[in-house]
Amino acid sequence: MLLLLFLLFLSHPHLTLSLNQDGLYLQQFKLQLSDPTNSLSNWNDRDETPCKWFGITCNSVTGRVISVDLDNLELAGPFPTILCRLSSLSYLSLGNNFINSSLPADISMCSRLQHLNLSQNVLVGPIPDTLPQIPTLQLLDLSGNNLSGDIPVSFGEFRQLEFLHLYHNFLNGTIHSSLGNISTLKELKLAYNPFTPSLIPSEFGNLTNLEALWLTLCNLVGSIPPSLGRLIRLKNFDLSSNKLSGSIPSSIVQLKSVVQIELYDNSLSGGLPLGISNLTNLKKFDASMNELTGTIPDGLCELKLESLNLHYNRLEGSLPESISRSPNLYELKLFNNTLSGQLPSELGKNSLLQYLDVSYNQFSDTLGKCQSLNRVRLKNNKLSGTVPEAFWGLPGTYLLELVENSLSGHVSTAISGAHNLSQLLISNNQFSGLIPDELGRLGNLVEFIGSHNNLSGHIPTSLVKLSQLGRLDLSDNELSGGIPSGIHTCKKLNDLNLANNRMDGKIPNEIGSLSVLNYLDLSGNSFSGKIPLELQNLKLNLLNLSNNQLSGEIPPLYANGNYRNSFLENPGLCVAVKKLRGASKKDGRSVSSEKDEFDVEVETLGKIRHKNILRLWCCCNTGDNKLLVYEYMPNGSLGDRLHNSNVSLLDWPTRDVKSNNILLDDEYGAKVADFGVAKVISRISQGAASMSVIAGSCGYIAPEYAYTLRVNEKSDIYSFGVVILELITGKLPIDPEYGEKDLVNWVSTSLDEKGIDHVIDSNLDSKYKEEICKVLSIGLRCTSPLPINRPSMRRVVKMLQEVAQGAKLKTGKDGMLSPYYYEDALDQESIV
Ligand SMILES: *[C@@H]1O[C@H](CO)[C@@H](O)[C@H](O)[C@H]1NC(C)=O
Ligand SMILES: *[C@@H]1O[C@H](CO)[C@@H](O)[C@H](O)[C@H]1NC(C)=O
Ligand SMILES: *[C@@H]1O[C@H](CO)[C@@H](O)[C@H](O)[C@H]1NC(C)=O
Ligand SMILES: *[C@@H]1O[C@H](CO)[C@@H](O)[C@H](O)[C@H]1NC(C)=O
Ligand SMILES: *[C@@H]1O[C@H](CO)[C@@H](O)[C@H](O)[C@H]1NC(C)=O
Ligand SMILES: *[C@@H]1O[C@H](CO)[C@@H](O)[C@H](O)[C@H]1NC(C)=O
Ligand SMILES: *[C@@H]1O[C@H](CO)[C@@H](O)[C@H](O)[C@H]1NC(C)=O
Ligand SMILES: *[C@@H]1O[C@H](CO)[C@@H](O)[C@H](O)[C@H]1NC(C)=O
Ligand SMILES: *[C@@H]1O[C@H](CO)[C@@H](O)[C@H](O)[C@H]1NC(C)=O
Ligand SMILES: *[C@@H]1O[C@H](CO)[C@@H](O)[C@H](O)[C@H]1NC(C)=O
Ligand SMILES: *[C@@H]1O[C@H](CO)[C@@H](O)[C@H](O)[C@H]1NC(C)=O
Ligand SMILES: CC(=O)N[C@H]1CO[C@H](CO)[C@@H](O)[C@@H]1O
Repeated sequence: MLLLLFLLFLSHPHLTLSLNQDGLYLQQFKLQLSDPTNSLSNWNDRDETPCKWFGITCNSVTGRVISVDLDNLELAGPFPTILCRLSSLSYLSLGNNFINSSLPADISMCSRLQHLNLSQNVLVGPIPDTLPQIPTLQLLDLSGNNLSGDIPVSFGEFRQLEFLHLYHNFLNGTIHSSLGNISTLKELKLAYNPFTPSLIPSEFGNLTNLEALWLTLCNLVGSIPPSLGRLIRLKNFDLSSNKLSGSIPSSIVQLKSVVQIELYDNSLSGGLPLGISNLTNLKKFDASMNELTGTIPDGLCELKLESLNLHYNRLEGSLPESISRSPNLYELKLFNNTLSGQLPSELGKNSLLQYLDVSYNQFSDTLGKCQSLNRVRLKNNKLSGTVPEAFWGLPGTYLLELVENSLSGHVSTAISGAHNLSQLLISNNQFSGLIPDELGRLGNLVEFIGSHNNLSGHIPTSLVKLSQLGRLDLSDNELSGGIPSGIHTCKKLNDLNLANNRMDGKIPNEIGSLSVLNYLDLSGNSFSGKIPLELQNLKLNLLNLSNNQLSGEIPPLYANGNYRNSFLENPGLCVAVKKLRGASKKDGRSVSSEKDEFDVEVETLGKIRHKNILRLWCCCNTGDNKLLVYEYMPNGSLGDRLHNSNVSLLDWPTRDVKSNNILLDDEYGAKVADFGVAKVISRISQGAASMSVIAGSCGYIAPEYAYTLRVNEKSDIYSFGVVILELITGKLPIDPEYGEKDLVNWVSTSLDEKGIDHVIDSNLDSKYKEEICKVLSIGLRCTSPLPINRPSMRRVVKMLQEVAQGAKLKTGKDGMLSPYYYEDALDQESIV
């Protein structure tokens, strides 16, 4: 008989050498799929069996294929039902491919399967309810697909299923209690599915073999069923990020195997269960972001926890000292509660505590002997007293945040031991004394925020060695001295805030080479000298040099409305007019052919344009409400008559123009006067002292000064009126031409005797005669001999603005003239 078979074999070699049936099915499977990486290239159809093919395992006795294991191969195509014809197939794993169909109902033909892993594909549609008809199935992993619909109720019929992974799909039905029937289950992972709001079925308490229950983001509502306490083999219990309410059932203390409990981001209320100390295997407990009340049970802190997160709750009372004895604790986050009392004194002594965050509580008293902390956040508590030496120098610490407490004493020189310190945040305390030189040794320091303390002395020069420093905020202290030289080496400095100290000296030019500097606040000090032009190299979001003693010109780049509050209260500062002068000519009446470069963002209060001469009343952007009057001749378009300004005299304090608000910076005046294009208005201020300044330009002084020797608002108006007359006539306030008279007398006399054309500067464009006349009228009212007849500055400005908007106003919608305008119009008639 054997011989016969042997002969048969020899005579029909093609039969015996051909691929067996399992192999033929697999070849069909290969044909249905796209295999872009040629992973199945050794699937040779001239082989007798597929047993040596990549990914295939056969039973050594029967020779039948029992396992197809083709994870991570970029295989694409529909689910290969053909594989179910492999009658011994018990293991099918096609994880992390591109299987892109829905799952067919006849998948149940894979009737011997124990292990079905189709995770990380692009399966769509519902999960077939026929799956439980595979009685041997132990593992079903469909996670990471695009499956939708319900988990079939039939799943309750699984008899041997141990692993059910359906997380990361689009399952949108409810979570059915039938799952509680699968008593063999060890892992139930349904996380990250948009289920319709479901309760946790109390039947889940029947899953007493369960080791992992993962229900994050499953749209769970209602309370946690106490039955879950029966899950005595459960190690990993995760109900985070749902909408669970009610209290944590005390039965959870029966989860005696549990290692990790995640309840964060729900709406759980009530207290933490007391008997929790029974959970001796517990390493991680996170019930943060709930509405828990009551105290932290001592028992919880006695466990060998690695991580305890209870932040964002309403817990109160103290933090049990026992927590610091926990040998493995690396993370303790309790921020945003109302915990109080003393912080355990030995935190980090018995473990490498990497994250300590107890910010936003009411811990009080002093800091203990904490050690080996990596990330320390104690912000916003009521800690007081001094910080222990050792605390400053914790060698492993990279974040030390003590912000918003009442800590006092010095920043210790021991800080040099904190080699890894990257963020030192100690603002809003009562630290005093010097900033230690040793800080300059912390080569990893990125951020030093020490604002709102009582730090004094100089900023140590050593700080410029901090090449990683990105943010230095020492505002609101008592620091003195200058900005350390060499600051340009802090190449990463992004934010420098030294506001409100007692610093002085010059602002070093080298600040302009801090190329990433974005925020520069030096306000509220006594810095003096000029603002370095180099600051123009920076791209600053915030620049504040207000309240210093700076003088000279504001760099042109910053002389615009965007920086209106950047230079307040620096009496010596003025808008730079370099460009302007460049465009002027010496005779003061001709106009440069150069393009007008004047930055019209200077707050313009009024301007008259005649021919190409633009005359402006400006509120200098030093922001301190000083009125500047410029006359200059840029070559711009007539369209932008009145710059839309937010700040105008109208916003000024009640006494419209404080006398010392009318000022043309001496420096500017002198320079521009050289070119003869600007008129220096006098500095008029209250008090005899400054009257001497005006003495040289008495043409501006109101006649009543002769007998009152006092200036008030009305005399300011007079002076301003003189300026207007100057601008209109092109004449100086006093000139031998007038004989005994001054400009004001000359104008009124000439108007009477020779008419308006004789008065108006012949260089002015007659096209704008109407406006010119109106402005002249305003000038005359301002210089009225009787103070009472002079308008208020508020009104003057209004009138000037209206002239500028003249035509538009006249055809205003309501067809009415504004009261001011109406008055003025009457006045003008008498002049024109
Ligand atoms: C599935 O993948 C195959 C191979 O890339 C492709 O030809 C087919 O169009 C895909 N089907 C769907 C429904 O996306
Ligand atoms: C399923 O396959 C994926 C991809 O290989 C793997 O990461 C995952 O662990 C498998 N699932 C189970 C439950 O073994
Ligand atoms: C699967 O879902 C992802 C979103 O998670 C989507 O980008 C993708 O287009 C979906 N694919 C299919 C085949 O539905
Ligand atoms: C579930 O999702 C599917 C596919 O997006 C959709 O057709 C069905 O209406 C959804 N069902 C529910 C209850 O939202
Ligand atoms: C639960 O299991 C029993 C057998 O133990 C079975 O008869 C019943 O149909 C199952 N229930 C559901 C809802 O699947
Ligand atoms: C399952 O749990 C439910 C409710 O918790 C209970 O009524 C039922 O008797 C349990 N069934 C089994 C088979 O344990
Ligand atoms: C804690 O465990 C002890 C001993 O195993 C047991 O007697 C006690 O009842 C348990 N407490 C709770 C609240 O489960
Ligand atoms: C400092 O940081 C480095 C790298 O982050 C780390 O390897 C080192 O252990 C830290 N030093 C201390 C004393 O913790
Ligand atoms: C700052 O120090 C002075 C004395 O040097 C003290 O009077 C003042 O209260 C301190 N301020 C703060 C906020 O600690
Ligand atoms: C600069 O600081 C002063 C106070 O010193 C403040 O009034 C002003 O608004 C600040 N300017 C800017 C731009 O923040
Ligand atoms: C002013 O500029 C315009 C166009 O830019 C030019 O045509 C005109 O000649 C210039 N006038 C003077 C006086 O430079
Ligand atoms: C004490 C405290 O800081 N509570 C804050 C906790 O967090 C909520 C939400 O952010 C805040 O509103 C509380 O002020």
